[in-house]
Amino acid sequence: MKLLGRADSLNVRKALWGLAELGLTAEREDRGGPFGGTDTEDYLSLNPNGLVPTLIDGETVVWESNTILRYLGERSGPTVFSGRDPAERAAIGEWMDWQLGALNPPLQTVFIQLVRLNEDRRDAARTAAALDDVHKQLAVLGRSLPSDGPLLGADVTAADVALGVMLHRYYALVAEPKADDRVARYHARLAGRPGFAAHVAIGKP
Ligand SMILES: N[C@@H](CCC(=O)N[C@@H](CS)C(=O)NCC(=O)O)C(=O)O
Repeated sequence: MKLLGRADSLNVRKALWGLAELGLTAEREDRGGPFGGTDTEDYLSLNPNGLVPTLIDGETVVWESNTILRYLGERSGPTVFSGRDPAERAAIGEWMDWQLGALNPPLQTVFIQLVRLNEDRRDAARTAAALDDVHKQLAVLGRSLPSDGPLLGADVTAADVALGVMLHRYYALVAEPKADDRVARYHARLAGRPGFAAHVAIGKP
């Protein structure tokens, strides 16, 4: 398999961690950010968004990092990682959709404000409102987590990978985290995975 995307993109990190959890490997090629190469006709024919990551597996091309995770989990038969039956797949899918639709948008705003924009272009009120929303969303996660142990009973699923990269970003960005203890323990548990250490916690939010 080939994974197109720069190693410091959070969504590429997500795919790399997923590969590691499943014991799979893919040859990674830099695309995006300073490497460019995402606005060519060739790349757009693989991923019409011109974003990273893109996974190529023989004749199969997959974009959207959460779909890449599900694809990797299902590629060699049903796995705990992506769910073995409709009920497990639904439980995993709920959190993956929630990551993309509810948690990522406000966290992305905080990231852009604090990391991407120069200080003179930052909007403190916008950052505060987005952070408030992040905390509302993390409260949803907090009350859904067991007091200790995995989110869905399994060691690691695609949902943990999707949520884990978000928690990495949150704890890396926010000087005084206000997420509840269950969320902090969940983050610590995921941060102990070798794939997280190798691909996600690379010194960038
Ligand atoms: N929903 C998409 C988002 C992909 C995305 O926004 N990728 C960013 C990097 S994390 C990107 O391609 N940015 C432009 C670039 O790196 O050139 C996914 O999860 O794969």
